[in-house]
Formats: sequence, C-alpha cells, structure tokens
Amino acid sequence: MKIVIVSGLLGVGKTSVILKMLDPLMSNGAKVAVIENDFGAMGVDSEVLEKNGMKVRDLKGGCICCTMQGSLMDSLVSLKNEYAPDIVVIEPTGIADPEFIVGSVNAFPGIDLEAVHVSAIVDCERFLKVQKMFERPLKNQLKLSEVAMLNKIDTVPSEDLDTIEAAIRGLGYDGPIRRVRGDTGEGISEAVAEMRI
Ligand SMILES: Nc1nc2c(ncn2[C@@H]2O[C@H](COP(=O)(O)OP(=O)(O)OP(=O)(O)O)[C@@H](O)[C@H]2O)c(=O)[nH]1
Ligand SMILES: [Mg+2]
Repeated sequence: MKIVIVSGLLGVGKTSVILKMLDPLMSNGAKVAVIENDFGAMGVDSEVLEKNGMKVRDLKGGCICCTMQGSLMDSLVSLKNEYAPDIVVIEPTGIADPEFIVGSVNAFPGIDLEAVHVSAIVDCERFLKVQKMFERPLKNQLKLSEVAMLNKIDTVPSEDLDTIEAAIRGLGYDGPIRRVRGDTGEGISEAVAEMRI
C-alpha cells in the first residue's frame, strides 16, 4: 500500500484537488481509496468523493496527526482487508502536521506500507494574508512535501503568483512548485507526477 497525504489549511481546495488527482493516480490501474479527516460533524467532503465513485473512510471529531492516530490505523487496516487499495489518499485537517502521520504509519506494522508521499496545497486567494498567522502549520506542511501546489490561481493577478512562490521559498521549501486549479484540474496531473508514486 502507498499513502499520499494531501495537506493544506482549511478551505485551500484539498478535496477538490484530490478529486482531480484520482484519474492520474488510477491511470495505471491502481485501486485508490480516500481517508477524510475533519473536526466537524458534516461529512460533505466524503459525500462528494463517494458520489464520484470513491471508496471513502470518514474520520471525525479530532485530528489524525495526534488524538486520532489509532482511528487512522484502524481505517487503514479495514481498507486493506475490505478493499485492498494500492493507494490511500489522506486528507488531514487544516492544521495537521504531516510529519506525525508519516511517523505513525511508518511505525505501524499492520499494513504493507510501500511508501508515504506528502504534498501541500496553498490557496493563492488567501496565502499572502494568512502566511504570518499560520507560519508554523505552513512550514510543517511544506517540510516533507514532494510537491507544493499553488491552488486557485484564477483568483489572483499572475504577478501575485511569483510573490507567493517567493514567500513559499521564504518558508524554507525548496521542492517543485506547481500552479493548479482544483475546480478545473489544470496542472494537477503534473503535480501528481512530481511525487513519483
Ligand atoms: N476559484 C477557485 N475555487 C476553487 C479552486 N479549487 C477549489 N475551489 C473552491 O474552494 C472551496 C474549498 O474547496 P475544498 O476542496 O472544499 O477545500 P478543502 O481544503 O477540502 O476544505 P476543508 O476540507 O474544509 O479544509 C470550494 O468552494 C471549491 O469549489 C480553484 O482552483 N479556483
Ligand atoms: Mg476537504
């Protein structure tokens, strides 16, 4: 089993991007499942994914990087037993630190883990306004990422995209940066390719 973590602050477009990642992930016949983690009671994201034919596990009421690590492991085991996915895409909460998820899945013997891939999404519409306030989670999300996606590129003038890229470099990230749109899928297969899954 391979795991792909799609991190990013609240509302950056994680679920939208995951929907558009599914085709490139499944292109060589891989079976893909998704684990959704959110604090709230509404399973809107999982409903959207299920409507699009995805096998989804919904984990609510806490964060899988800390208080709900056990639930994450249970979900991975049950997915493995019932569906045997080749790839499990994980959408953590907006403030999750992917490093803790990577650490816990790597230490867990209950799944045949081949690799863990991490990606981070930022929202161009809000990034420049929120980067100071969310510097710590942003750095945590970018730290292990194999690709950073600038999402919602349609919402800002193109010169802002260079400013945002420079700000991401300023947070210490030196990996590939891809400009994408979660609503249309633009750039997303290229971003998936950067992860060499
Ligand atoms: N304009 C624009 N809107 C987008 C784009 N991608 C996603 N959105 C919108 O952004 C909003 C949030 O998208 P989601 O995919 O739900 O974001 P999320 O990160 O999963 O949100 P949470 O799970 O609540 O943290 C939705 O209204 C999407 O339609 C994009 O490229 N451009
Ligand atoms: Mg979501």
